[in-house]
Amino acid sequence: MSGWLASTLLSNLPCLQLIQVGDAVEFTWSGNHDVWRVPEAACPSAFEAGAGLEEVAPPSVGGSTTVMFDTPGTYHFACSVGGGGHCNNGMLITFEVEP
Ligand SMILES: [Cu+2]
Repeated sequence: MSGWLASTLLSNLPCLQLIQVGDAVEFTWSGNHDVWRVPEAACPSAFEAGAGLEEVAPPSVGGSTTVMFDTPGTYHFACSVGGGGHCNNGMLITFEVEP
């Protein structure tokens, strides 16, 4: 997935992606972004580790991170930059990982 970018994500990608167990997803971005795993398909009120929130990649100006999916299920990711503003602008994506 290239284009982990505020305001362009929703227009460039469906916000739900179907993938298979064993798939790897690469988040790649320019500008200042990060990647968090979040517990549901909604922007959390605060990005703090715990209770289903986990920082996958810290904020950086340009970067990439790869997430492997070894277990079927539903996984949600968001960007926390801007006090959650990026998430609210569409940097929120769900992966359905099929067996
Ligand atoms: Cu962002």
